[in-house]
Order: sequence, then structure tokens, then C-alpha cells
Amino acid sequence: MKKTSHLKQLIQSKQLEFLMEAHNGMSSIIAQEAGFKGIWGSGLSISASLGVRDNNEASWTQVIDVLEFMSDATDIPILLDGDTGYGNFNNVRRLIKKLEQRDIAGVCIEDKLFPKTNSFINGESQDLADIDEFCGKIKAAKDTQKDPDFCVVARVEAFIAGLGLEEALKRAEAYENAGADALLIHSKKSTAEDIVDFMKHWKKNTPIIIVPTKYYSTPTELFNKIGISTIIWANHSIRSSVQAIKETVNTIHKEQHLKNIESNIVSVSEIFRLQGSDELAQAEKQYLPGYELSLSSIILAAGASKIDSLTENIPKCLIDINNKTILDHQIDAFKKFNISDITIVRGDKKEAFLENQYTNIDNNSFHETHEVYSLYLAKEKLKNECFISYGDIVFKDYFIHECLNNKSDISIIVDSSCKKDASNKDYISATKEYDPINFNQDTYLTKMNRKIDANSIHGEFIGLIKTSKKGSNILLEALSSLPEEELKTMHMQDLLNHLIEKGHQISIIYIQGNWADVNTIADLHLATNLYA
Ligand code: SPV
Ligand code: MG
Repeated sequence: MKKTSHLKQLIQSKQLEFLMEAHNGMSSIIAQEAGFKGIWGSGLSISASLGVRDNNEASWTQVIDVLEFMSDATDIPILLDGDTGYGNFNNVRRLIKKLEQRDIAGVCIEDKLFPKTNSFINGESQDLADIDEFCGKIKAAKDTQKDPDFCVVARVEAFIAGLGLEEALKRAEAYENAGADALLIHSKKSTAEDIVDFMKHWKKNTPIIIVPTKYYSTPTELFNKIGISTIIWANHSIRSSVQAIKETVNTIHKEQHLKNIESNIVSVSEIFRLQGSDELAQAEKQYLPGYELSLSSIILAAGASKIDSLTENIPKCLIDINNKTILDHQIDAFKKFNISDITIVRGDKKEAFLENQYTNIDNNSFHETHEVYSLYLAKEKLKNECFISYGDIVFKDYFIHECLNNKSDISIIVDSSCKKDASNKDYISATKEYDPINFNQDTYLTKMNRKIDANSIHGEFIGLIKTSKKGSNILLEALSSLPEEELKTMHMQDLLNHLIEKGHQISIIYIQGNWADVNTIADLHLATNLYA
């Protein structure tokens, strides 16, 4: 359906409809994704997002340039807040022509004088347009539009100017007679009194649109009951984004680092998603020769360990942490970095895994084997750049970012802040200990062992490995060259130590905390706090 026809249908429909404010391409995409059927191209919000006042400081062509991005980014119709039409009837004619060229579905013009001021700033002192002159604008708009479904909404500012019900009704009727498709009755009262009064006396059929910014506590059911056609939520995207930007910017300014910010803001990959990067990836597959997915991840989730009754019916990786399983936390983290070729090696209680779109590989001898054998079973997937992770760990997304930044063939994430007393941990010794000043220096694994002397412990391997294409090949060769019976007995430390013996370097990426391997109820609390 054409956008114009869609807007017309919304405005004329018998049920209450809603338009959501947007002020640029991104806020339009978000409004559409939320399920809104139409967008209000708010003058206040567009001018605010451009950093100017709602006084026609942005020229009308600048507004239309913004609108073009909004329209291109979405399929739902946009009703432009066209202020006074940016001049007289002649300016309105040119406006309509340009809006139709850019697939904007309708325009709302208000009966004030150019240059206008926002209705919530000294409304009473703002002069209204002469009724006949304004009717001329409406007629000019209707005569100019080529598409019969393009909507012209006439906005009545009588209540804003303090002129009362009679003036509002007089103007509404005149604008209807001039050909307006709908009327926007604006009020700045904190209750819906003006609107209720108006609707009591409005006996015509022209749809009535309202903007309950100031009378926001009125129940929507009331608007439905009194016969309102469409509600505009006029500025809530810009206001919430200003709030969010302030919080983030002030925190960064104060703290001079990003660690406390990252989990409170959307990921860069969420931005990519909203921008439609998936579509581009598909198109690249279609149009770019030789394109293939290069990043994959193998999650080793076969092991059978228990945490009280929590693992009675499910494996550890399916334990819930803040409404998401450990496995889903990991998968979502990988996906944020566009790693969508995911393989899960299942074993213990494999029937508890739900149907999924990932590659599932079964290690049926999970009782007698360890992580290395699971990895061996998934060796087909060891190609290109690859992440290998234990299925029972949760970690902050930036670990993946750190891995991607590291250009070594094989790198592992190591927590330098671990306690050095507990046994049964994958402790490591390295060529250098963690040094916050020179933390970018190359550091390599010298040994991983559960029984390293406390003085030689530089950290704990968390269960996350990253390989380059060459690193994947090195691992693959090692796995292929070892006898299967030996692979069945090996832990990850054995494989990594074996690689070192063979002369390969394993790079260390030090982190401090911000992860948990979930073995006990206490670990579970730690993991929960990670997502608090
Ligand atoms: C706008 O969104 O720019 C409007 C509505 O005109 S209001 O700001 O409520 O007047
Ligand atoms: Mg406006």
C-alpha cells in the first residue's frame, strides 16, 4: 500500500490510532520496529535534534532533508509537522510538491504566523492566522497534491492562544470546509478539559487528532470514548534520547573510562542491526564473488557437572541467569560481534537443548572425556577465525572485543585478578605478569596447570580461546595428529601445553574479573551480578 493511502486509512479508521514522534532516520526505524503504524515528523524534535529552536530556525528544505532520511529508512507513513507552511499559500504549494516527491504521506499546518514559536512557549501571546487566509493555504495544499490520498491536517491553535471553545469550533469548521482531511486540536492544559469540551460540541465527521503532551495523565480509554481519531506521542523519542545521552556523556566525563558505560548502552552491533547490516551481508553474498562468513564459535557444553537441584533436568549451560540461559548470554555476546556461525557441543542432558538454528554436535562419551575431545568432535568447524568457549562461563562482551583486537594466531583470556589459593583451576604462568601500564605488550603462555606453585601463577584461564585462520589450522593439525584414545583423556591445559611444546605461541589477553564460571551457587550470584 502507498504510504499516503496508509496514513489516510489510519486517520479515517474507526479505531483509535497512534503516531510516534521521530526526528531522524534512526528514531524512525525504532518507531517502526516498535510496531507504530505511522510517524509524526515533529517540528520541535527535528529542530531540537539539529540544536536549534522550534522557531523556524532550520529552513524548510533542511527539515525536508531530514525527512527524506526518515522516509527512506522506513515503510510506514510520515505526517510532517509543517508548522505554518513556512510562508503563505504559495510556500505551501511548493512544500506539498516537495513532500510528495519524497514520499511523505501528509502534512499538518497550524493557524499561526511565520515564524512560529512552539505552542508551549507563551502560547497566549502568539497571534493566530486570519481564518480566511489560513483556509486559502489549506485549499492551495489540496489543489497542489497529485496523489489523492495525501493528507492535509489543519491544526487549530485557538485553545493555545487562550481564545476558547467557540473560536476553536469556528476555526475547525472553516478548515473542514476548506478541505482539511483531519483537524489537530491542540491544548496546553494539564487536563484534557479543552479536548473533552471540544468533542462534546464537534458534531462533524472530520477526524480529530490530539497531542496529549501536557495532559499526559489522561487515560487513553477516555480519548477513545470521546471519539478521538488519532493520538500523537509528539516528543518522547527526543526527550528520552536527551536523557540517555546526558547520563552517558556525564558519566564518561566524570570517570574517564568506559567500563561502567558499556553494559548500559546498546552495542555497536545493535546499531549495525538497526542500520540493516544483515541486508547488506545478504546482498554481499549475492553480489560479491568469493564472499564467505569468516567468524565462527564453538561452545563446549558437553560436561556433566552438578549444581544442587538446578542441574537435575538440564545441563549447566542452560541454567538461567537474569532471564537468560548461560548459553544464550554467550550466544548473544557472540552475535553482537556478528559471529553467527555457532556450534554447540552437547553431551550431558542433551535432550534439554531446545531446537535451535545452530550446529549441534554430540559428545556421547561426555562421561569419560573432557573439553578437548568435544573440540575434536567439532573439528570440522575449526576453520577461519574461531572462538572456542566453555559452555558454563559468562563474561562481559568486551572480552570478545579484546580477542578480536589481538592479532595472534592463538590467544586465550586470562584473569590476572584471580584468587591464587583454590585448587582445580586452570592457572597459568606467562612470560610476563599483568602490567596495567604496558598491558599491550606481547605476553605468552608458558604453562597451564592446575597445580602451579602460587608464586608462579599469573592468572586463571577463563575458558575462552580465539584463533586466527592460521591458529585454527594449528589446532586442527594437533587434534588430527594425536591418537583418539589420548584425546579422550586430555583437558584443555594438556592441549595448550602440547602446542607450546610443539613450538607454537599462545598469546595471553589479561582481564580482571567481569566473568564467572558457574560451578557453585556462589558463582551463580557472581554471574547474576554481572548482568545487574
Ligand atoms: C511538535 O511536535 O513540534 C508539535 C507539537 O508541534 S507541540 O510541540 O506539542 O506543539
Ligand atoms: Mg511543532
